[in-house]
Amino acid sequence: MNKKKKILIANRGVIAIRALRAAKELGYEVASVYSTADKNQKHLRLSDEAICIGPPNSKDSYLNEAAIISAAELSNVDAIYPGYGFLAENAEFAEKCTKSGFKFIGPNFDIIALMGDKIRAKELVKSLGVPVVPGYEGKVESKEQIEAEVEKIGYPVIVKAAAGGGGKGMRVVNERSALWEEIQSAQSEADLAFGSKEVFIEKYLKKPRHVEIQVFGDGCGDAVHLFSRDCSLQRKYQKIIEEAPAGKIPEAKLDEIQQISVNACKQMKYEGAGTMEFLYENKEFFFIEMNTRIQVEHTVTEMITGVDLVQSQLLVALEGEFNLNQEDLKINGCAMQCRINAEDPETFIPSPGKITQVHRPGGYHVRFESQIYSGYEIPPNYDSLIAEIIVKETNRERVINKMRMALNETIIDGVKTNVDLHKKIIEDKNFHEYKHYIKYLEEDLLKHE
Ligand code: MV4
Repeated sequence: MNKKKKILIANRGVIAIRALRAAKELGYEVASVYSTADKNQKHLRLSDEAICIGPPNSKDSYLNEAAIISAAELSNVDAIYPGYGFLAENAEFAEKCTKSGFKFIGPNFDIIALMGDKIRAKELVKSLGVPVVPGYEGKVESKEQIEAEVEKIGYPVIVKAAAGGGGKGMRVVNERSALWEEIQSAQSEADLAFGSKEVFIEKYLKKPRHVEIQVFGDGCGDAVHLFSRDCSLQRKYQKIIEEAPAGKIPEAKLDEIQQISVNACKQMKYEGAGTMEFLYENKEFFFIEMNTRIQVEHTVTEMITGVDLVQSQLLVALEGEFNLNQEDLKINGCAMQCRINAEDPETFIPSPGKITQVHRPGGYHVRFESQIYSGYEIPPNYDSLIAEIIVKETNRERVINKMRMALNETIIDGVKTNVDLHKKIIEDKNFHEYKHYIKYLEEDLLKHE
């Protein structure tokens, strides 16, 4: 008998219990790390070992690379599962794991580093046949030189930090008179946030949808795509509702971008789960970035494909087993996820505290991903995501009806949540008609006069 393999879960919250379940189902042993604010996390009780790695502040615990590597050594694990957020897309950490003898569950650190540089990422995927947003990726040399470059693109443009992502260091510029100042301001913000002043410029798309393609590779040149998701419903770069597949896109266009995405992954010998993110406007796709991690919204893809993506991540990383092939992957139905945040419904300020009572929604094809239980105390130190409600049905209208039922069944007492916001969105006519886009909540549904 082989010794059971063991993984370290280097995360918390919704993804930690998600990963714990997948690992235990596959027969792996699990060690988990936690901060002193997280002693009451449910996944710790289900882990074989739980190791405290530091104080509440993320910087001293979940972002403390040395503490996590020490925990891996102490618990003698084979591999480290980073989840999303925290160190999941930190190339240096992935390299440290590898050099310390632990398998980092994700792609190679050099691919993580490359995709972390939005200019290099764009250049690479472009060379592999992926359509990108037209723009200027060269050096910013002088006011006159950059004004001439932007004239070729045409206003409005968006200035982005090469080391950015998630919106930091971005500036929309509507006219030449504002360009130079905005570039300088983006550069200093990028320098402060990422330690790099490097920026690039793109044509600004005004009302795009956010459509992404889930990919998965074996690290040796084989890869599959697991269709599309629409994640346009967001606020301040935080997604709120995600669905799969992306709707209201001509089938041939969607097939084409899925093919292009999977071909790019094959050529870069991508390993594990990844997402190619696109903006979609006027029936055209434009690549913006690639995420080299599992994403919060992976669940909707699981619902329509029947694939457990976290199990697939573990199998490819620990066994070298690629359990997916394109011919077997079929879309079955339509899925939607509502992210439940503990936050004030008016101000969106996080609402930590003790959950006095929880009733989970149930029923056929209703999934509730969460750590929470009656008596659980949400610490104030982390992200406000506390649960996900995921439902599947045969078509989008039925999905919305099922989601309405699931939201009505959900009771989370003791803290404020965004459940009522979700109830409002799923009754919205524009949402039903797929007329929403990335700024829809801010510019329309939630706009206060
Ligand atoms: C854009 C854009 C419009 N035009 N690029 C925001 C975060 C970063 N990942 C890319 N982002 C955007 N890039 C061009 N050329 C609009 C956004 C954007 C956005 C993108 C995806 C999801 C939500 C968003 C919210 C605001 C702006």
